[in-house]
Amino acid sequence: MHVEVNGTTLRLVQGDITNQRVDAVVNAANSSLMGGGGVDGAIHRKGGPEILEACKKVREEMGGAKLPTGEAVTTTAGNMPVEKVIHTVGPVWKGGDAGEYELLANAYRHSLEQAAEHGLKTVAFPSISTGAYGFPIEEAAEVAIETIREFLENHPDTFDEVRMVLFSVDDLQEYERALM
Ligand code: AR6
Repeated sequence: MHVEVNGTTLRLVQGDITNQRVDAVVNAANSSLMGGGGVDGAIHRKGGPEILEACKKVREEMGGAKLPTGEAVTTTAGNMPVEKVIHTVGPVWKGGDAGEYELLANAYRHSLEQAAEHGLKTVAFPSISTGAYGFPIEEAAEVAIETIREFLENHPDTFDEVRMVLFSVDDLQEYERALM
């Protein structure tokens, strides 16, 4: 399923984020940037040690500080067949009253800003925060679609395609509902 937003295709697909032919994939990382499970594990496995090396360098450049929730940074994609990996940190779900919605929107927005700054024309996102971080999928889908749509409306001619890559059919259906 896809829609056009101000000249950019916003597409929803079921699949594996590491198999996408795009310019950049977004990683649902954690603040340490040192890898983990889920999407993070899959991207580091496929991209190889170069990505971790680049992440260590980013941490050094930040004086050792962790990447705050909702922020995003860009590194090499190592052996992955894409140009860049954009690492962002989604919020851990704590019931909904701890700023989770705004933090999740920030993660999408800052990832898109990174892609735009690096001139990356096609970007694939996983469903940030809805795995290990426990964000309810229905609410997360609404935040993701609304935030991407608004960004595209405000940034014409920036991207060719923004793609949400959902791991399961159920997740895809939640995002389709949010897009309709
Ligand atoms: N391709 C696409 N989607 C995937 C893939 C894949 N290869 N693998 C999992 N998903 P998660 P989070 C889906 O846990 O909730 C890590 O340990 C998954 O089904 O990857 O933001 C990090 O280091 C779910 O719908 O990310 C952090 O510590 C969605 O991707 C923490 O997990 C996100 O699940 C981040 O948790």
